[in-house]
Amino acid sequence: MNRTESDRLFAEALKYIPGGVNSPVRAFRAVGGNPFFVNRASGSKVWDVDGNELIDYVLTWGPAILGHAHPKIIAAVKAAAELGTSFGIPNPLEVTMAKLICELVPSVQKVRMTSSGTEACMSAIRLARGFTRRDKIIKFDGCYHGHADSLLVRAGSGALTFGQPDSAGVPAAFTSHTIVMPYNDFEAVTAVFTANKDQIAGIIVEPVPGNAGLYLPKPGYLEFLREITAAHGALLIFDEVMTGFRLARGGAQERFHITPDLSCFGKVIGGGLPVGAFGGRAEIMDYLAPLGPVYQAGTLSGNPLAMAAGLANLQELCSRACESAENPRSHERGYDVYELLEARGAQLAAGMRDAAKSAGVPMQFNQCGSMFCGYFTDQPVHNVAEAMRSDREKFKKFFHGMLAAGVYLAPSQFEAGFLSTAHTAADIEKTVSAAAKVLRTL
Ligand code: KE4
Repeated sequence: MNRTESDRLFAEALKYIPGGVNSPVRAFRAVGGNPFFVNRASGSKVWDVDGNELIDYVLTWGPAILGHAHPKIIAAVKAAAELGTSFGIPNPLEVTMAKLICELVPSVQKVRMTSSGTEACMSAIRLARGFTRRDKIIKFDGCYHGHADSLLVRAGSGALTFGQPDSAGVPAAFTSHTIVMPYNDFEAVTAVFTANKDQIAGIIVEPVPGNAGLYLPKPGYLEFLREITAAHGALLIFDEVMTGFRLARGGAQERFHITPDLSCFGKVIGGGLPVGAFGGRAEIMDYLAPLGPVYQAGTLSGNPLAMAAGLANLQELCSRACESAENPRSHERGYDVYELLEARGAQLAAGMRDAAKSAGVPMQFNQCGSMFCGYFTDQPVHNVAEAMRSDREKFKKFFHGMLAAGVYLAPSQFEAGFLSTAHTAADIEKTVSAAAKVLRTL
């Protein structure tokens, strides 16, 4: 595949941007080679600057759940931009967004917008500490909650990809109240609550961790976290930046029937524009300035363009009739977007498992709704330690083989893949057919 212009741009970028990228995971360091540059995307496809078309399973790391450049999102952003790009003064779209999030996520009685998932998670933790007057926070090995200092401890995503779960520049004192636990381990969490009686402000958890690839909560695990936090006066914080409004209209908490005390959001609620949010019980949220003693702020929080794009995304996800010509029940009005996403996820998972089996390549293909990850290992993956057993050399070869075949997967074993309502059955058939060929070369 011709990458001449991408390589020229990357050489130029390296002169002015650290590593040539504005976020490390884009740098292809985990898979080798140079990243490509994209200047156009539509539906399930992106086109690089050399004109190569790719089926995109990264979807800007989750926001493009309706596919890229959805007409309703583009129109909403254009209309909002005509009226001004930022006010720093309350605008009506902030109220509409807050109301919609509260309607879609029953555990959220009040919500505060931010401009990134990092800010949302960082703020939720500060709020939990302020509300409980306790300092310690539990996070899980391999889970990523953005790059706030106190959370860059055995984090996932890019931090894990580069084998630097702990970042330079973070003083030990800043992480001394962060307790890291293995995910899906019941005993370890019980023991740490016993050992830190009345000191734990809360647990922050990705309900379905998507930053060490993708693995699922063991049966009863999320219920266990809900019970043990309630029993100890600690808060349960669901980081739904990735899973929110994707694994169900009300997020993973709807899918798994759990009511957290606080939730963090991002990605989908911005429709591709910079956004984050955190919300929960009113009695907790009212501890936030200007009402309460926990300070939190942001110049562009509730930005009208991000609100317009996010609202267009969410309102389409709320529409009962999925307009995709490909959906298997398009003749039935009222067809649910989420049923389509489930169907696409299941189709991809079945196809990839069959392809790996036919090629005789050990692969664990984990999938939950429209999120997935294939690990090159013959053992199941339920946590980051087991994810680390995957054969990364095989992953590298698979990644590049699929890229050459016109399929863009996340450029790291420790990232989740995403599907959108724009991915057609034909896209998935092409992807599985390419995988069957590439797997046989591993
Ligand atoms: P942002 O600050 O990147 O908007 O959100 C941080 C964040 C928080 N919580 C979860 C569960 C997340 O997945 C993320 C960000 N996800 C990564 C992808 N694994 C963003 C990609 C990147 O860092 O470039």
